[in-house]
Amino acid sequence: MEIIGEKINGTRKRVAQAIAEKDVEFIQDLARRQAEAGSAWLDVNAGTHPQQEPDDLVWLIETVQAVVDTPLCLDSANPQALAIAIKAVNKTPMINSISGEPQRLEGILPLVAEHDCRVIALAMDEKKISADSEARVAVVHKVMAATRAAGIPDEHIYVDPLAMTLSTNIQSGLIFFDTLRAVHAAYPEVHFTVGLSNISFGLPARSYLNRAFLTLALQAGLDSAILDPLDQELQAALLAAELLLGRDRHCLNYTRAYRAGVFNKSNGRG
Ligand code: THG
Repeated sequence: MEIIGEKINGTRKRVAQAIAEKDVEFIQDLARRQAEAGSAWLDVNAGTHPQQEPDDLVWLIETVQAVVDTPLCLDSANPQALAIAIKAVNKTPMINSISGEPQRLEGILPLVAEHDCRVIALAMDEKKISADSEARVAVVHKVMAATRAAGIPDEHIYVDPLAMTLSTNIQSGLIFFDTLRAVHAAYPEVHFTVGLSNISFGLPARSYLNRAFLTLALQAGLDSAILDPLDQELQAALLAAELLLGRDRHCLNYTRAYRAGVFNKSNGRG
């Protein structure tokens, strides 16, 4: 399972402040800690000021790349910002994201094809995020037709079935799993990802929901996630679930993590 480290996100207050103040140390600390915690990718999101987004994103990219060589996941819906950002990366990035929205497909797919990037495809279009898994799958069919037409291999697509908070729809988990399973059946080569913590927004004791959701989603076929890699309890749940699903040969990752102390905070008996 590929972890996409979520913490360098300008919609978070502290990161927005660091971007505004050009606080290199703060951003580099997040980059280093997330890389050390096993992130395969680091998400970089410059936040919500459309005018400043390209400049801020390039600053984030350069700041992060000065201390880690983990490839970046460029988190923006803005084709112009992405086109500029893509020129600043050292390693082929992941693009986060496209959707069924024609403007986004037209603006972003040529970049993905030209640079041979991975790309996250959200199961939504310009209208809305449907509360119906069949409608979400229909959007994915539309997006896959466009990515194939652009010559992008299926294995470069990371479908995000979209986790919506359980606090407004208790079916949110089921809609997610149904969408994932149907897309997996139709496109066996595509990968999956999710903004994990969305599932628990507005609820208490979120970490339990996030951990259970990750475990169930792994069983359904999730193979990457945008999450907080510094959350040791979540890492422990991930290691246990992967071992149980036969994805940890010789129990190596699990036993290594034990020796590295990952489980120390998870329960007092180690
Ligand atoms: N799908 C895709 N990309 C995404 C999302 C998604 N990118 C953004 C987001 N959703 C995932 N990233 C984050 C980053 C940080 C936080 C949550 C999701 C986070 N949230 C704190 C919380 O939830 O309590 C509050 C913010 C804060 O700390 O200030 O940290 O779904 N493709």
